Amino acid sequence: MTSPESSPDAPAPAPSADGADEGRRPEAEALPHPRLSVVIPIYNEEKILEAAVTDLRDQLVAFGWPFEIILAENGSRDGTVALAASLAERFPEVRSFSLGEPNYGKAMREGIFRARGEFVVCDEIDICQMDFYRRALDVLASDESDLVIGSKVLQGASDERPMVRHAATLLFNGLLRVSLGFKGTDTHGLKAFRRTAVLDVVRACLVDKDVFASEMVIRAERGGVRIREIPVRIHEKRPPSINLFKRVPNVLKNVGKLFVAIRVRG
Ligand SMILES: Nc1nc2c(ncn2[C@@H]2O[C@H](COP(=O)(O)OP(=O)(O)O)[C@@H](O)[C@H]2O)c(=O)[nH]1
Ligand SMILES: [Mg+2]
Repeated sequence: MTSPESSPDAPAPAPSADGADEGRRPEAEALPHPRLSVVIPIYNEEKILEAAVTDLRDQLVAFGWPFEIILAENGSRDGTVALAASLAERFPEVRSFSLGEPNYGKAMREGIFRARGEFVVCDEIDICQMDFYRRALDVLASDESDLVIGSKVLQGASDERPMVRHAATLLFNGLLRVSLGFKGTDTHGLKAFRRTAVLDVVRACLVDKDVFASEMVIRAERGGVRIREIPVRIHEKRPPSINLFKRVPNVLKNVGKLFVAIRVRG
């Protein structure tokens, strides 16, 4: 889980004791508080990181809101850490940190705690599509809901991933519905939220790795956060780094932990 040094309300925490590298420069302090924070967990992404970040940054500049992009890395064995740090050097809006072992949920959680914007978008480096940002931020800014989930399953969605991965999404969400009473259609992938409305939910999450995103959505649902699902088009820039079938045992183990965390510990 996130280091105890994490301070969810502090705008710019000090590097944490487990080796997190804030990638923060003095001039970044002088920037206006962003209205939008984009949190992107990254792991072994040296091939697409630079192009994805520069392209996303250009699109966010054109969008017009003050923003920051937080690259939440852990466990990479390629050049991702150095590349993320150099992007943080090059662009004042980009920050990066590293937290040791590979762990998607831990990186995402810490990234959310470090976010300073009124709104947060949780993205993935192989997706980064502004169409979701525009539609989700429109819903949030008009105060229609506090958490927007990009669903790959909802009517109108277009999931361009291989069929077997779409089927796995359907199965996984079916499992969450049966075991945990989940009412929505998707928990993984793109999300946007009003930061202050969801921070307590993120603090309460107990399970990390792949299942963190599901715990966050299910806890938000159970906690009465106003949620809206919108259909998304998912076109990945590359196949996932870890084979779907290799992920299954860990995901099942973590769903078990999630069941205990939500049904037993509450
Ligand atoms: N920090 C961190 N990011 C990860 C980890 N595993 C995957 N990611 C990132 O999570 C996002 C989605 O990963 P991907 O491999 O495309 O899996 P998918 O969600 O099944 O499509 C990408 O931005 C990855 O770089 C991890 O262990 N740690
Ligand atoms: Mg992917």
